Amino acid sequence: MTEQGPLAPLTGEVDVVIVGAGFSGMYMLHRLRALGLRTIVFEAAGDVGGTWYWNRYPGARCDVESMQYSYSFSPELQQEWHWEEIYAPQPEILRYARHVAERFDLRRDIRFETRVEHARFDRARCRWEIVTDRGDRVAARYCVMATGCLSAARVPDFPGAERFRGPTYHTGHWPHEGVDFSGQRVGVIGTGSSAIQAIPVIAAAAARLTVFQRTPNYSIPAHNRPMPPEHEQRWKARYPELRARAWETRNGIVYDLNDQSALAVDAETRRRIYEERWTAGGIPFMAAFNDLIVNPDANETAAAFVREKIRAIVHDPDTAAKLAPTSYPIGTKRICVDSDYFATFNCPHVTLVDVRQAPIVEITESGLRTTAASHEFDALVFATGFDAMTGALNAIAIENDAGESLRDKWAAGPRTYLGLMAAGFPNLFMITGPGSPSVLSNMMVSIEQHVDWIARCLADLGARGAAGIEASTAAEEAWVAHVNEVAHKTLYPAANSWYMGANVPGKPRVFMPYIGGVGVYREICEKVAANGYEGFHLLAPVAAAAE
Ligand code: FAD
Ligand code: N01
Repeated sequence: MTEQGPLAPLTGEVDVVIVGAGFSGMYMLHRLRALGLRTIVFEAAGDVGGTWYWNRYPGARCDVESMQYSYSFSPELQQEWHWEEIYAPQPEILRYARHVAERFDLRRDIRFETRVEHARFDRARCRWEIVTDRGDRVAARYCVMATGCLSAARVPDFPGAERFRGPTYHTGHWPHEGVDFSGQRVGVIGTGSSAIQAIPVIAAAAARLTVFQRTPNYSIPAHNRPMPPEHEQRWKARYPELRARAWETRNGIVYDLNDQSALAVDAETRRRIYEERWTAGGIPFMAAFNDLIVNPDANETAAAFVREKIRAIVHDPDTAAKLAPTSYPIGTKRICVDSDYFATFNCPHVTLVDVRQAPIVEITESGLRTTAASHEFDALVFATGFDAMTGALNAIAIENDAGESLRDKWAAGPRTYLGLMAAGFPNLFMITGPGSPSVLSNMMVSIEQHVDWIARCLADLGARGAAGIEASTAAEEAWVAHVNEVAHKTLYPAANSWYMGANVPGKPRVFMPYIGGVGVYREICEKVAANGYEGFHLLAPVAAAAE
């Protein structure tokens, strides 16, 4: 490969191009190097970290405990790294990503501030040609999309958006220098996980905060705290066993699932169990019973409990009623985990505006106008989410040799085999792609599982002398049908969630991740590999594909 200086465009050939240097791309690079494959990573950001590089909004932190939201591939790393808090804040997770980059000397193969715009497969040569916005043009036998499921930030198309005179921010593209809201009148649009984390922190600084809510969210208190030394020691002493246990669970997180129906116990017992889970905090609330995401009546008992908590926390009954979700089952939009979110609405300078009742009409020079009133502020925060799962992939012009683009193939919703590959696009892998457990899981577990599978696959292909691998259309069709079938056995499709593409006008309504469970899915992937990559075709080493 020809490297002509730090900013000179890169040309030539490598074995693998990876797009993205978040946790997926970083670990993929590490594994491919160990296989002796020449690998280059292109990353749009200025450094590693992905999500944790971009999402620097106040209050940003993980909602899977840090002892679990971390790499498991290096026993030394997981023993030596010390997490300061139960749920690490964004700066600490970014520090961790940077530490990993240094520890494994990753940066020397990553081209930062470089966005991949085009990827085209040349079947005759069996090569992907990757083109970036900096003029790089690199051929690679394999291309791995580690572009992230929640990396395409989205600002809704409000009329007049350019007219607002003050600064605007999106939570997913937060300024690196931070934002001082002291004394300001701030508007926040959105009440998803990002907003729920940011609102209490912004409220603490701002003179006035107006929150524009379209759909209320169920949120469970985090009860975050400094890492208790005994908790850390317990995990570190049993890491191999506990990590292996996480691989077998439904969502890649080790916690106690109460394997009982919510309807099998009396009301008093049920209430006690919910209280215990509320006091413990976080995502494990949803494991209070085993049928909360499949049985509407069971689900309603949990939903009613959370609504009751909201009414108990929020003093003004009208605000409490607006904050209490009623239009979808609990857990079918990503459950939120908060620190003092609902209590923030007791502050006299914080106002909740229901934009379902009175929608936003336009952004104005000094704020925004709904069908009911005008609101003025000095700064406006879009906590409006992402074009999830497909957004970053569809932003790249990915084309096969027949001139078909992935975007066109996915016009009616993403279609993949195992969330790893799409038929018609040989040698192109996705990490945590649509059709895999992905965003329904502890992503670190799903990322490591995909990276390990891809690394083994490339090693196997090398050993067999194959030029590559391609998902068969039949296997893809069967997998898409299975993903849908399993989703429709649950309550998930009942919500207008980003899992369903419902947050982006015009996006097809398809449940994108695989809800069969991390453990079940891992077993399927293992079996596929053990059976000679069942459902895939191995590409013969055609003469033209030889170097
Ligand atoms: P990302 O971290 O999104 O990295 C993808 C990278 O690809 C980005 O850096 C992006 O710049 C780059 N990229 C994309 N397109 C291109 C292109 N065309 N050219 C070049 N570069 C490109 N998951 C959990 O399991 N637990 C949590 O607690 C949790 N908290 C989260 C909090 C927030 C605020 C958000 C937004 C997500 C959270 N997630 C959480 C999900 C999170 O995205 C994953 O956990 C994980 O960080 C994803 O890593 P990744 O490398 O796959 O993708
Ligand atoms: O985005 P979201 P997010 N007019 O899509 C509203 C992960 N994450 O960035 O619900 C008015 O959830 C929209 O309203 P509605 C996690 O997986 C994790 O908050 O569509 N409002 C919603 O309220 C999460 O799920 C953490 O009706 C509009 C909000 O904007 C995912 O990232 C923290 C609107 C968007 O919420 C995304 O979370 C942060 C419009 N036109 C993120 N358009 C952790 O805690 C959108 N909205 C670990």
